[in-house]
Amino acid sequence: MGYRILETGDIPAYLRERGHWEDLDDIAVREVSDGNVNRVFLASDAAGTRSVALKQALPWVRVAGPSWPLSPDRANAEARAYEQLAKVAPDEIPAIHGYDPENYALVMEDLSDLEVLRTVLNAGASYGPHTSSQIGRLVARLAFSTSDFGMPSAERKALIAASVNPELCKITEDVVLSEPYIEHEHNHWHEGVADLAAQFRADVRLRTEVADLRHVFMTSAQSLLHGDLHSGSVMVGTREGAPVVRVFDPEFSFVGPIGFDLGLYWANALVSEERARTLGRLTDHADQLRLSWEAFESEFRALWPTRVDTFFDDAYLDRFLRKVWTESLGFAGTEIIRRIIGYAHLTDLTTLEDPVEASRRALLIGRELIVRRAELATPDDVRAVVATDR
Ligand code: SR1
Ligand code: MG
Repeated sequence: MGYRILETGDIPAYLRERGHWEDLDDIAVREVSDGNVNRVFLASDAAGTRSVALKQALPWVRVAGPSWPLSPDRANAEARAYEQLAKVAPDEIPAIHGYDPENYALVMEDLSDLEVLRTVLNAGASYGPHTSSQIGRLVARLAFSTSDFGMPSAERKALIAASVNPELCKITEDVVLSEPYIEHEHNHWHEGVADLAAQFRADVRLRTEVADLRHVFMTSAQSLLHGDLHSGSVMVGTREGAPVVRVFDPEFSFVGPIGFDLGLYWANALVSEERARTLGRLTDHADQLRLSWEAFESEFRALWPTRVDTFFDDAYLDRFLRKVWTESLGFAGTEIIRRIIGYAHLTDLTTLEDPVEASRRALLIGRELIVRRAELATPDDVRAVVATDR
């Protein structure tokens, strides 16, 4: 039949055709699209005992419409990423019920009993003791298992080839790793940071450092990434009294630098901290970079003895982790900056009555993380950057 764009009214019959639903008299569907790029629908029965989510990639960026075409192939990248994640972190992703490559549609577990991490943080909740360590551990497991340490060389070359995701990588190369530093129609900002946006465009040192990170992003095939691990890609909540973390939306996945996943997570924690500071809220946000890094590092070290290539010795592990740390800081800086003066902004800041002070502080922290990343050796060093009066 070929690719067709599914509307709310098409979903019941589609789910039945695909074997995900039987009773068409007992299904209600609503669209809950929230991210920038795709459409998401939830289908449930009247008793509330059954539900599934359906995500479809459109041939354009959802929030921009047909004026920004984008191949729906990204759904293939997402399905592949879930396959890898299911091997190493099955309890931290949604259960996948099926993927339909013809319609670029994934049918998966309905996570609507959980909440998007960004939403709960914006409302004033804390991260809690588990979220960041689970994220750090998940990143370590995905990173190790798809690296040359965890995967035999030929299998890895096949993974690299299968996981190329050129259009989505190009979005990141553009909207994260270049546009905020040049004049571009995508860029916009609050007038209260216009001077900093201009300074950043004229900042030769910053531009060279961002160019370096951009080149790392383009060329460093360390491991399969989630590719867009911000706080809108994480759901949290409790089930049967236990804390639950689910990572979703890995459509930007490709084999790239591990620090890109950690950096995005850190950037969003740091921006959230600036929001909390503006609102005078006491939070645990300051701990999240350290907690996620420590969990990442200890899991990666725990997996190291299982490596498939023992030419890489323990001294090399130390060097490798240092590189990941440093690159993570740089990518965190770029993520912070693009979220304030680039294309896609964060509700953490945009919903503040006066976002200027938080935005200015975050921009300056972002710049510091980029240009001083090589000298910031520990989470405490980063804390000192964040704590500096600006
Ligand atoms: C055009 S897409 C802009 C952003 O939305 C996605 O969630 C990614 O973060 C991307 O950079
Ligand atoms: Mg997304």
